[in-house]
Amino acid sequence: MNIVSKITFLCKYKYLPIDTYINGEKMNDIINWKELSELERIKYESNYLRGTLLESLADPITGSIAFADTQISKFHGLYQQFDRDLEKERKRQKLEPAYSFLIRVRIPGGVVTPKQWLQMDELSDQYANHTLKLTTRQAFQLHGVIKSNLKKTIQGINSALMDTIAACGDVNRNVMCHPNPSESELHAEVYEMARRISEHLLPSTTAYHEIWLDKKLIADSKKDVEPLYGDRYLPRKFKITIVIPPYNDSDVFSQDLGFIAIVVNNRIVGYNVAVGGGMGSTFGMPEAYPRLAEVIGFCLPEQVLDIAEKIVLIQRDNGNRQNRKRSRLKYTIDDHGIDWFKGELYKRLGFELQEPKSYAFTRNGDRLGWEKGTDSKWSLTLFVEGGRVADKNGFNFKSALREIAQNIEGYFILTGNQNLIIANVSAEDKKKVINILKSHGVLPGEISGLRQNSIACVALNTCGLAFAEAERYLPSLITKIETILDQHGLFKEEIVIRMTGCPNGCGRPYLAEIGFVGKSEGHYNLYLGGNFIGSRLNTLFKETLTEAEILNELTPIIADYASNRSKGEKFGDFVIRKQYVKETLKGIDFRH
Ligand code: SRM
Ligand code: SF4
Repeated sequence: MNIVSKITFLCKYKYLPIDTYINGEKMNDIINWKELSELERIKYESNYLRGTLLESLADPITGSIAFADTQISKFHGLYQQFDRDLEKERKRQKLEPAYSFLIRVRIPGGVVTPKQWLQMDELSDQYANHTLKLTTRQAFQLHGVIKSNLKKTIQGINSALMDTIAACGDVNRNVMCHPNPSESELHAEVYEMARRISEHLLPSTTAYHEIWLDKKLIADSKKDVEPLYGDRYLPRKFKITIVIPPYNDSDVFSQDLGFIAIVVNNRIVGYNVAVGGGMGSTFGMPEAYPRLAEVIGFCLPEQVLDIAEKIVLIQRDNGNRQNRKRSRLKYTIDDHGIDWFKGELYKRLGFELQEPKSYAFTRNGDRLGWEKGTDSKWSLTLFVEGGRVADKNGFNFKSALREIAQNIEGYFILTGNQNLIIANVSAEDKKKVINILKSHGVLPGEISGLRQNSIACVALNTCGLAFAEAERYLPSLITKIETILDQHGLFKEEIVIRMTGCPNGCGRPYLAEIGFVGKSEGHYNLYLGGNFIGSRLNTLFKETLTEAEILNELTPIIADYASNRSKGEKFGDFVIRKQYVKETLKGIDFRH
């Protein structure tokens, strides 16, 4: 056996870091870097995520950091951005772009104490753009933090016992789970599991602590090892969620790895395991497509960590490191086949998964309003448009939540749909919560079934990849579609609508009953036919539409739906039955 096949063999079947020495030769030294994406070398040369971040941060000449550091900083939870609204003017004035950073906080399961909430609230005012962004992965983002404030902000986050490690980068990201504590014991169990998975899959480098928290430098940082990830980390990001049927509230089929809780007599007896989901895709590149995760078997709760770890390892060793457009687990599975994947998993685990258990979803999205938990505590799920917590035009949501955090016992849970749950509220405090919301102009009043099932990604003005608006535009488009729905008595009909500013899919638009993906300023592709339970990809209906064209296209379909739907038929199912679009059966067949 030559050395390359020996390494492949060893890496395939054992828990080996990629930087293992074999026959005295470091595995990385025999890698043909020319074949790999540039990011592979950047990761390898970063010395376990240190790069030249310290030098970049100290450089007073520019508000930016060195290119390689922009890649490495992601693993620390940071993205360098610039204000795209100011781009032209800054260019005209021959100024560098208005650089700032996005900071993403890792919050497994989205659970936040009042103290943590208040800290984020304060940091957003002190160092960011006075808003908090609740993301589609149950995390916080701060936008607009300038380089000189990065360290203070990250230290502030850590002082409230949160961190930003592995919130981004080629590692396992924030682990999501069912957010609703109405299913109190079940929620507590999956939350604990999400936390454990997240901890188990964290990188172990001490670079984060050195750079941001001023912990002592390790004398010989070569000793810093990543037993799980190796020195080039994963080929690409990796995402996990846990759901509890009948609620698919974090879109389990969109994740690299999903656990579907199987509940018997109000007890989780185990999980169905789903693999290979992902939303990212690219215009004009049919080989980069959204894909649904597929259920491969059932496992016991005590097997979850091992399974998550071994799947990460399969991806580490077999994911595509040449082409980042094809490097997610979904492509590893499609390229090798699901039987190969299962075989590989079973070899590494030393046992096989059981046959999947039956389960059924009734919805994705969140259930808004008050619900009483099985522990008799109350929780209030609030719709947060675009996930943006701000004080705006007399709607002082941010101030209201600050007052709630200061005065009500309980905690907060960020949902995977950019919404917020005020949890663990006593019956006596319910009224107090409502009064605080009302006094700040926030009335959890009636909103349309369409709006309450809406998601918009950030897009402009911060996202460097956006072709078009999403968060700043979808609310007004919904108002116009609501008028049509209202004319047909459908104001309350729950329909999942999602918009993103580019095909990367951060708002999971390909699972929406009505999906929009930005093509260029003011122009969107319209996708129809996802279903209400988030288990079917939608299909391109019309390309590059303006707002007027969108409304023109949707008006007759909504009228048809109002008159001709069968009892209980959801919009996404109707458009397929009436052949407005054909069902997309496989990700590989998805087209933009
Ligand atoms: Fe995302 C990149 C925002 C959830 C797929 N995503 C980005 C960046 C960082 C742009 C960049 O690389 O420069 C965006 C920052 C915008 C900004 O200004 O804030 C961004 N993604 C977001 C958030 C904030 C959207 C939101 O409005 O909530 C979500 C943060 C989640 C978190 O807390 O970790 C967010 N991104 C998602 C999701 C949904 C999910 O994870 O359930 C997806 C689709 C699922 C998936 O990964 O397949 C998603 N984001 C992407 C991709 C495409 C990945 C791919 O496989 O091709 C990119 C681009 C990339 O990685 O190259 C991206
Ligand atoms: Fe940016 Fe595209 Fe993600 Fe929207 S979908 S946040 S535009 S990368």
